[in-house]
Amino acid sequence: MHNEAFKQNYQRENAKYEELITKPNKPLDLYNGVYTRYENPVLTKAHAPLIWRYDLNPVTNPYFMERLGINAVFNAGAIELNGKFYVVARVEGNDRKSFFAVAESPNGIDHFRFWDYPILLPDTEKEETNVYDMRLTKHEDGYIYGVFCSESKDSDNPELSAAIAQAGIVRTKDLKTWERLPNLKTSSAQQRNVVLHPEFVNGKYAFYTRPQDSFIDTGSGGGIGFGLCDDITHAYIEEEMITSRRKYHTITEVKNGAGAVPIKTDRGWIHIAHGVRNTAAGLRYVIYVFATALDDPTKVIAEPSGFFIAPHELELIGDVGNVAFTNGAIARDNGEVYIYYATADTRLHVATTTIERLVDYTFNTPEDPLRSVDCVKQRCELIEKNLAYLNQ
Ligand code: M1P
Repeated sequence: MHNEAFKQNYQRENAKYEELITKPNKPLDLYNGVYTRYENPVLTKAHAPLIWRYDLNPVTNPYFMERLGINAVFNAGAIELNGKFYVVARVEGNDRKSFFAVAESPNGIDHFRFWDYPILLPDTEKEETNVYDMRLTKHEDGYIYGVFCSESKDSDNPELSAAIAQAGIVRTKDLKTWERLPNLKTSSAQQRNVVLHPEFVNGKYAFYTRPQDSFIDTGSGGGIGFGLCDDITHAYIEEEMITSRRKYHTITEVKNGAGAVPIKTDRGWIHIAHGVRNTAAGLRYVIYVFATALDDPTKVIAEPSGFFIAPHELELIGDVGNVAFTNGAIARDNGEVYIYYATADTRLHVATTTIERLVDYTFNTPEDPLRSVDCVKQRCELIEKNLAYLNQ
């Protein structure tokens, strides 16, 4: 490097980058007994390596300009492999196109570092314009599957923004080599937030789906669906049933969608999903939890009232405000649970808890009684019990 200013700029930016990556993350003082949130996001656009963004040759980039900027790093699938934490994040360039990239951390709460290269998916879907929100499923067939949204222009609709969302499928054994399989086919016009269940159900691959009539609105799609398929290499769901319905005047009124791959516990499968409601300021996305039966993952057996995680303070602000969204969690053999959630379609955070706490939350939090008067009764019962206990 012969240009002194170039050298100084590079060294300064590189030092900032290294400081960010190696910065310890501390728990936030925000007690709820359910999970711990952390001071810093685990991934942001500033975590994108300099080699992704700058041309580091002073001859071709004498002003040390960012050539290919990164706009956001958010919704990430997550997996633990050989004791290390990996996320496959949605990285969005300044050009609005998203892609996937692996970041790894030794402890799941900080030191997340992207691998040198993002994932270059096999280019088999020629109409596909954009990809995002990969769910990583360690399937009992031995593969790690990535199921994501594959978005294309709706060529039958003259409106410029008309798009079609489908579920793309890839598989890998090491997060390095990815085999692309044909997109999932269902009878629904569009699909988003599709998640592969980690076990065979009745000897078949099982998907959580989210049928929708159009790109944004779910329309007649009543909620989170479920369907079985015989052959994952030509995935086709003939019959899709709705398992977790949207409900009037709740956090899921406008939409809901499966999030992290369900976590198996001795009480049932725990699903960490998202719900959407409308407000005068636009849509509000929050994360909620429900459980399905171990012997029947379509049967909802518990659903705590209200949201599990909502965007908090600065988390509310970003490209798409008022959004908390998850598509990845890691449940370790020692009982620790790491929930990766993104806020405002801008950055990625972690919340930590344990299987024990998650089970307690899921099965002992009262359900939403759906009417104000019943909510007041529910709260009065709690108050009465507490006063009796405190005064005994
Ligand atoms: O912008 C909020 C989220 O919107 C979509 O979720 P849904 O399909 O439920 O509306 C997704 O595109 C997601 O990536 C995004 O975070």
